[in-house]
Amino acid sequence: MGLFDRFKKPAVNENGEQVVKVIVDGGYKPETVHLAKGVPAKLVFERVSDKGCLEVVHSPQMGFEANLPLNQEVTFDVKTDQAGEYGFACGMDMFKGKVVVK
Ligand SMILES: [Cu+2]
Repeated sequence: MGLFDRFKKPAVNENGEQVVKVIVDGGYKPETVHLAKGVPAKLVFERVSDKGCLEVVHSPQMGFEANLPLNQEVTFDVKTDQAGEYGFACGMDMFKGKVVVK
């Protein structure tokens, strides 16, 4: 892993938001999402297969819970005002991912 990989930040769109897509396909891809602190952010989930038990995604820490209909994007706003790690998981907490804000 090179120096630049470690500090890689997601692209910022024309509204100044970090938008990161998580593909749900028998797990979360990527499992770890990196966000820059202090920049508004959106997490976009799209479930593309029936593998696993991933119909629901929730995050008590980030304050969202929703069903993920197949092949539809579901978007959540993510607060980035505090550095830290914030988990998300399937409805039964079997599959996990996390957002790292720094
Ligand atoms: Cu599950």
